[in-house]
Amino acid sequence: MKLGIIGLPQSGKSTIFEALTKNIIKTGSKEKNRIAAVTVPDGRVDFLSNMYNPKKTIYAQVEYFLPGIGTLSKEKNKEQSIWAKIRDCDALIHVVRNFAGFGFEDPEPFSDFIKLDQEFIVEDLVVIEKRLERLEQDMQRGRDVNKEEVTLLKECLDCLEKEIPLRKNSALSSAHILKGYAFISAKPQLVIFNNEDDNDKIPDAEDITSKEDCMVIRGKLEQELAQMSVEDAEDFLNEFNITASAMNRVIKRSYELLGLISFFTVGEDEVRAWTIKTGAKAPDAAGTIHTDFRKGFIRAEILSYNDLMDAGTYNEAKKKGTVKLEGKEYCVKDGDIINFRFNV
Ligand SMILES: Nc1nc2c(ncn2[C@@H]2O[C@H](COP(=O)(O)OP(=O)(O)OP(=O)(O)O)[C@@H](O)[C@H]2O)c(=O)[nH]1
Ligand SMILES: [Mg+2]
Repeated sequence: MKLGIIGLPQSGKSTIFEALTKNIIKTGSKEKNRIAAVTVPDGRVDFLSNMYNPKKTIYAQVEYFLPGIGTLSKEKNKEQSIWAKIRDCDALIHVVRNFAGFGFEDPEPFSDFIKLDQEFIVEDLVVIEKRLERLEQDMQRGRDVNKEEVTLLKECLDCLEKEIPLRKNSALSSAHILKGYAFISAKPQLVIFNNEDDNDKIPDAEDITSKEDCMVIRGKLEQELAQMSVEDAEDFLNEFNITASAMNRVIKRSYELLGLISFFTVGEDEVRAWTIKTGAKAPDAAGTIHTDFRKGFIRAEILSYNDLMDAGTYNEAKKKGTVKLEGKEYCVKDGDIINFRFNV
C-alpha cells in the first residue's frame, strides 16, 4: 500500500512524514521525492512468530511517499507535476494546517482543505475534457470508440462540475475502465489536521469532518516522539496523553479507508502477514502470494487467529474441528491463518 502525503505549502507535510516514518529529512532536500517503507505493527504476527520460531518473520508494509515540492499543477512539464507523481498512490494523506505560530496566519483548516480539494477536481476535469474531445473526434472519423468509457467519462464530468470529487461516487471511482486515468479526486483520502502540541481536538470544521475521513495529529509532537528512544517515549506518551502513536493510528485508519485486511501464513521457515481487500476470495489471497498459487488453487485450509488462541496449538485446533477446508468461493477474513493447497 502506497500512501501519498499532500497538502498546501507549510501545512506540515515534512513534519508528518517524519512522524510517520522516523525518517529525518535533511535540509535542502525539499525538491526531492521522499519515500519510506514502514512495518505495519501487528501483535498477532509477534505472537505467531513466537509460536513457530521461524527463520523469517515478515510484517506487512506501508509505503509513505512525500513528493518533492516546487512542482505544483501549473508546471509545464507534466511528468514532473505533483499529480503525475502521486498517480500510483493507493490513497492520499491530506495534511491540513491547524496550528499557528510566528510568521503564520491564523489557521483556516476548512478553506485550506477546500482549496486543495478544488485543485484535484479541476485537474481531473481538464483531463476528462481533453479525453472526451479526442473520443468525439474519433467517433466523427468513424473510429471504434468504447461507448461505455464515453458514458462514464461524461458521468465523471457531471460529478466534477458539481464540485463533487470522484471519490464520493463509488461507481465511478471503482469503474474498471477508468482505472488507467488514475483520477486524483477519485483516490481515497485521509484528512489529517495538523494541530498544536496542546490541542488534540478535531477542529470545528463540520463541513469537512462530517463528509471526510478525518483525524488529528499533533505533528510536531509526534515528530519528536518518533525520534525518541523507547524509554523516553514512554514518559512522553504519558505526559501528552498519547495512547497510540501517529504512526500506528494512521496505518490503522489507512487500512480501514482502503478496506484492507490481513491474513497470515505460518511455518518453520516463515511467518508472514499479507494484505488484501475486504471481500477477497481464497484464490485472490493465494494470488497475492504467487500467481501460480491462484492458477493452481485447489483448496485453502483456514484457521482463524482467535481459534488458534482458543486451542493453543494448530493440532489442538484440528482436533477441535476449527481448522476448515474451504474452496474457491470462501471470503477471506481478517486474521485468517491460511495454508493453500494447489497444483502447479
Ligand atoms: N506549532 C507547530 N508547528 C508545526 C507543526 N507542524 C509543522 N510545524 C512547523 O511549520 C513549518 C512547516 O512545516 P513543514 O513540515 O516543513 O511543512 P511542509 O508542508 O513540509 O512545508 P513545505 O514543504 O514548504 O510545503 C515548520 O516550521 C514546522 O516546524 C505543528 O504541529 N505545530
Ligand atoms: Mg516539506
